[in-house]
Amino acid sequence: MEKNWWQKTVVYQIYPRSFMDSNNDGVGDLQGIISKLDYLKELGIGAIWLSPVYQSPMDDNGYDISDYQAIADVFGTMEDMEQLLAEAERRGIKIVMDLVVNHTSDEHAWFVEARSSRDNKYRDYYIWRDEPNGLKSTFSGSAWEFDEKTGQYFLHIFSKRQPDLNWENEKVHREVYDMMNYWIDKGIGGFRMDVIDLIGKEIDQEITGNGPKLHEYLQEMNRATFGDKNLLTVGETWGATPEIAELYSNPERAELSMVFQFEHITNTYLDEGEKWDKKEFSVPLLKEVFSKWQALEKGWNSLFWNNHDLPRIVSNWGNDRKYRVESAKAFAILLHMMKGTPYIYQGEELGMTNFPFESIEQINDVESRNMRLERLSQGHSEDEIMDSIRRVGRDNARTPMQWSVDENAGFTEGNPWLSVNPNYLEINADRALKDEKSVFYTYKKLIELRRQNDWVVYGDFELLDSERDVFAYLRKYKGKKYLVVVNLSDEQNSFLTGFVSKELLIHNYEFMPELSRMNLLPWEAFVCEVE
Ligand code: TEU
Repeated sequence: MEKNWWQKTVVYQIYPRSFMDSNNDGVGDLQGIISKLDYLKELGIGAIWLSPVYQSPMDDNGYDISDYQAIADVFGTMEDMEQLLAEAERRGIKIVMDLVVNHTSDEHAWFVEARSSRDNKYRDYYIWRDEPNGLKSTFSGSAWEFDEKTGQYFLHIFSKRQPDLNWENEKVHREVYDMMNYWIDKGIGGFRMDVIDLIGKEIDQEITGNGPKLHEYLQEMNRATFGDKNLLTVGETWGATPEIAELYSNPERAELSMVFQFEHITNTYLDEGEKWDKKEFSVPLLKEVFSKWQALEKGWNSLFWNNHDLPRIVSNWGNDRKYRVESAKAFAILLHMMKGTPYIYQGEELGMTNFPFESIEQINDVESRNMRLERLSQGHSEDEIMDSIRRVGRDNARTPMQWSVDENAGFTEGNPWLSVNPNYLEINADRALKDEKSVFYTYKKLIELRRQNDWVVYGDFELLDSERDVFAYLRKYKGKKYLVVVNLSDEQNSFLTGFVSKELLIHNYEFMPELSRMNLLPWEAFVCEVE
């Protein structure tokens, strides 16, 4: 395997609960994934990031792990996992596992022991204090929960069923590294590291992200586990700036391959406000943020619009009614021609949309449910809250994958754990595969372009001047130039260039764009080699 294979590949994220159900219990599973590997091979991806499949009480759908070396019954067995690794490998696809080591489940044996008495030998695996400080949970309320039996508070940055591990304790490091090596020995392709920027926290100073010991720990982890294995490692790092991203991903520092940073998701609104508040998206800010990140020199970034925590891009910033196909393709073209490793979230390649949730009964997500209770107590109305959930709630991304026009979109013959989007008759994989103009084939073509062209992987990025809602850039590589133009708007726009087109590489409308003076149709996007 080439040393930098992870710079050249495209990764597909699977949220196992919602991908494919093989035993009709309403929940997706490992055999379901195996049955769809040929579909993924057809798309052309080189790796799968598998959201957690470990044993878990599923308070946060598997991000609360009770045994890192066992598979949750609903997903299958360790044999199924080994079969998935082997079947994926036969198709040239690597499996990147989710590593959730900022916290465990409250049902993990370590925590069960730790909370049994103050002098239990696992007590120091977690974080205990006599008094809570001001730290807040990402899922609303205080980050401290009182434990009756032992009379102290434990820290949980996420739900109270996700107690934080104590990274000040060396023994925790050893346990985690042994567990990582267990998975590496099974032949996995790498790790996606959940909220890894939190492990260096300084609790008493109320510092959570980017704490002082973070990079020391990651260098130690690298040496103790994957350092010499040529794996893909990507850290989920909400607070990363380009400077911080270099600390994680500059190869000389021997930490991670790359980061998931979120500035293109969070710093692209005109107004301040929390996740749940209505804010106006700005294309000029999007251009600014991407230009800054594309200039990253001593490190590597990832590229994504979607994951299991984010609303669907085509609904969030595109137009999922009038221009669903056009806008889904426009976002795909814009992102996949940039520098970095692209990630596709299941269903994104079909242009799957947000869900028209009507009431809280339809919502499973712990983050949304906790937010509702908090906001109700602050005087917000139920309507306002449901509006936020419809706009940005995490269940939008978690509805079952739409495979066909069969009942429940072909995801299950049972009762799906979360409702299937009613638009599955129109939006489904079967239909997409039969239609050469579908969003699916745009993704397939973009993946192929990356595989075949070094300019996509290595070329320099240069933002071009344009109208407000037009995002245009050049990639330059070995004396050649490639122009990417995307109209991020329901309106027509124009774009003026001095370029002469040599070859049109991809376009989401069906005519030859006239390069000298362009009138762009709504959401029009294309790439061509130019002189
Ligand atoms: O997400 C980290 C995280 O901070 C998210 O909860 C995010 O802030 C939120 O969804 C946006 O409002 C990771 C996982 O991706 C997420 O699914 C887990 O719930 C979380 O960690 C805890 O493990």
